[in-house]
Amino acid sequence: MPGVVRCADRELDLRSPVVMGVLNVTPDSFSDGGRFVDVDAALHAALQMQRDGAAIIDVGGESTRPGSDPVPVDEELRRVVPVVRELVRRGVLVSVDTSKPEVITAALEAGAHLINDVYGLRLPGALEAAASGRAAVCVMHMQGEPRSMQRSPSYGNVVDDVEVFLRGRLEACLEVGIEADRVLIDPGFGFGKTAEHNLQLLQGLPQLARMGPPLLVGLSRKSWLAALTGRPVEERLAGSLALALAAVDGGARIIRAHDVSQTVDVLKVWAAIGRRGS
Ligand code: PT1
Repeated sequence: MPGVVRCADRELDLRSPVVMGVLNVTPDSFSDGGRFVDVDAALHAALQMQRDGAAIIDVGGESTRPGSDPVPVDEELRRVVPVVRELVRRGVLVSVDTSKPEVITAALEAGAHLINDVYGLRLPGALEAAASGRAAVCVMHMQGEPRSMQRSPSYGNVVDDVEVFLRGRLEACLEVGIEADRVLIDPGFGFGKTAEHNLQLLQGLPQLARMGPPLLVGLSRKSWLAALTGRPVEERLAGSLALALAAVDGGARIIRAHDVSQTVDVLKVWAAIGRRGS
């Protein structure tokens, strides 16, 4: 059925735009008081996002914000797998934000429904790991790597360049047997992009939406909003909501967001007044 993504034994209905809730399972988000992640606190936050209307919860154990360093694979596994297993057990639709083949494999074994990879399944073995299960995948565009990607991003035409990249990743998915109805695409706002590149991508979303796979976007609280509003990260909700609506208007179907209840409300109002995406 068009407008529905196959996610292992479940389906994600995208006939109306939905919200993906962000669950960062890192010690700075859910600390047990020391160096470890408090699994109960993370589960509690995830279940609250589900009650707030998130269609899917994106569990990530490694920050990919500009300037961040990779996390060792055993540490990422320790953070992510227990939370994924428990959320799946409770019937939550679960996405795992990872790039490492070992974590992809473990996430699939733990029952994850979507693999969300900011590297677009480019690390050696990642594509094959994702293809070994029946979960959906989200392939995202990034120029460079989180540590250094904001130093000097450069493109010919950013929308065309991102489209070419995403077409290549879609092709790679199809070649290893990940069917078209299990693939999502994401232009990767803030990943090796200046404010001007982000603006061009937002304006170019209809072009990317015409590629076929549903479009996922993450704009929530990103530093582009500092350029637009001058606000620190804890004061970017209004700006994030404005960008979410603009993205849905441009054809995005999944909005990755920290502030789930507010984002769900703006999408509901948008749908009720019969605007694009409803
Ligand atoms: C995203 C995304 C993601 N973003 C997908 N997954 C992050 N599919 C993590 C900043 O400029 O957009 N799509 N997983 C978070 N990454 C960033 C990037 C956070 C940039 C902050 C910034 O502040």
